[in-house]
Amino acid sequence: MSLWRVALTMASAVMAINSEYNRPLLHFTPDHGWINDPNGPIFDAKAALWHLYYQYNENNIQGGNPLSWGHATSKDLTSWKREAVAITPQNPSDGAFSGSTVIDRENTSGFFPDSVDPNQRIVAIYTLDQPGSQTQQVAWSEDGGYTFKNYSGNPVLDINNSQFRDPKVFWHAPTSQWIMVAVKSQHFQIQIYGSVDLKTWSLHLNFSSGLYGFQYECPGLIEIPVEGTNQTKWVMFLAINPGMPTGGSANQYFIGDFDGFKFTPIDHQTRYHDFGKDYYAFQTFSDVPADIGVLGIAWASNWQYARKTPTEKWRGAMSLVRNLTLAEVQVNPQKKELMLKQQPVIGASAIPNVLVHETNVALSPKTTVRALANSTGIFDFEVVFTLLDTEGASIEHTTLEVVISSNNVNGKQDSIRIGYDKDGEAFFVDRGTNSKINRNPFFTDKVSVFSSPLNHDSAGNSVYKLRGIIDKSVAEVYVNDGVFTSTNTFYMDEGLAPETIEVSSDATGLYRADVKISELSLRG
Ligand code: KTE
Repeated sequence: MSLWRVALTMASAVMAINSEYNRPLLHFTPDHGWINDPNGPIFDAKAALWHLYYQYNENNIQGGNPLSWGHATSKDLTSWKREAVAITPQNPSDGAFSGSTVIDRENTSGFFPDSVDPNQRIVAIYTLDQPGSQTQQVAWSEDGGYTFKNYSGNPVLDINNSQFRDPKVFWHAPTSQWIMVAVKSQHFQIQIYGSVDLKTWSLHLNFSSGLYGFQYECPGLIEIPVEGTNQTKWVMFLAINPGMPTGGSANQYFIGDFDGFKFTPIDHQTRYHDFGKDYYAFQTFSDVPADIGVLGIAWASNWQYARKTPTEKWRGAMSLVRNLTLAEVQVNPQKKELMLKQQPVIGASAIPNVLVHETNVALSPKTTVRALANSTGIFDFEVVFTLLDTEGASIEHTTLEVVISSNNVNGKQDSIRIGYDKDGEAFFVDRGTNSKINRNPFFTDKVSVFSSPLNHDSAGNSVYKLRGIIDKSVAEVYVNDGVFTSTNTFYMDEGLAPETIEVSSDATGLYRADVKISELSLRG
C-alpha cells in the first residue's frame, strides 16, 4: 500500500458532524447572544483558575447596548466554562464597554476586607458608555471574580470626551504605581496615566504612531521577553477600526522601552499583529505566573461583517489563547528585525488523535496525503517543508497546499485551502466557500502573508514551517513558529463542516514538484 494513502477509506462519505453547525469547539463562543472584545483576562493563583470576560449582549445577536461583561473560566485555557454575567450597566442605553482587570494584592484601593485572599482581590477597570459620554469606572469583586461592586466615586476618569475608552491597567513595580493605557479614540492618542490607588489618575503622556484609519481602540502595554537573551522589551498594542489596509478592523503593535512615564519606540515601524481578517481587540492576560510567560487573546471577527456571519442563536468567537515572545527574525537576507512570536496554547487533550505523522515525505506531482477527522470538524496540522531549487521547475504551481474539505450532503460540499506559493513568495488562506457570507464584498476570501524562511538546509534551500488549527469555522495559521500569523473565520454551506484534510503539492507543469516535506503531522 502506498505510503500516502495513510487514510482511511473506511468511514467514507456519510460522516455526521457531531456538534452544532458553525460553532467552534476550541474557540470560546457564548451559548446565545452576541460577543465582541475580550475583557480583563486574568489568572487567579488561589483557585488556579483563568478568568475571561468579554463584551456581551445576551438578548441580541447584533450586539449594541446594553453591553455587559460576560464571563467564562478555564483550568487549562482551552476548555471554557460559561459563567453568569459579571458586570451589567444600570441603564439599558448604556454599555459596560471594554477594559481590564488587575489583582490588587496590597489593597492599594482600600476596597477589600481582610477576608478576601490577596490573590483574589480582583479590580475591574472599564468604560461606561452612555449617550454622548465615555468615562472610566472601577469595580471590585469579593467573590473571586464572579460579581463586582461599582465604586461609589465613579467615574475615576472623565475628560469630557465621548470617545475615550478601553483602559488596560497593570502594576509597574519599578515606579510602584498602577499604569493605565486608554485611547482618546478619535484624537488618535493612546493616553498613559499613573495612579497609586486605582482611583485617582494623572496623565503621563500621549502616544501616537502607526496606521490611523478611523479611530484607536483597545490599547495594551506589556513587557515581553526577547528569546535567547535575558532582555525584555515593552510592546504597545493598538486596535484600529475601521480603515485598516487589510479591510476593516485589525491590530498593530510597536516595540519600545517604558520607564513608567514615557514609552519610547525602538524604531518607526508599525508592525501588523496578525495578517488575517479576524483578529481584533487583542488583550494580554493579567497576573500570569512568570514561568508561563505572556498570554493574550483576541476577538475572532471583524466589524466589517461581524453582524452578518451565519450563526443563529449566538454570534462571535474568541481566538485561541496565544503565548507571546519577542525574537530577532531574519526578515530578508540582509536584515534582522525584532518581532512578536505567537504560539497557540492548547491543552494536550484538546486534539488527541494523531491521524498522520510522517518524516521525510517527498511529494511528487499530485501526490496527496489525506486523512479523515473524527467527526469533530477540528484539525491541527504542521508541515515542515523545504523548497528545492530544482532545475527547470515550474514556477506557476502552488508549491504546497493543505485542503480542508467538508462532508458531502446531497452533492453539496465545501473546502478551504491553506498553503505556500513559491511564485507569490507567500503563504495564503483561501476561505472561499458556497456560503452566502462569501458574497459579502468585505468578507475577503483570499488573504496572504509574506514570510522569510525559518532557516536554510545544508544545501542552502529555504525551509518553512506551517501550522494550522482548524476549528469548525475558525482557522488560525502560524508560520515559522508564529513569526507570522493569519486568523480567519470561514463558513461552509449549511450542514457542512470540515471533515477531511489533504496535503499535496500541485505541480501542474512538466516538472516534478520542488518541495520536500521533512515533517508532516495531522491531528484531528
Ligand atoms: C463600531 O461599535 C464599534 O462603532 C466600536 O468601534 C467597537 O469598539 C464596545 O468595542 C470596541 C471598543 O472600543 C469598545 O469598548 C467595545 C472595539 O463593545 O471592538
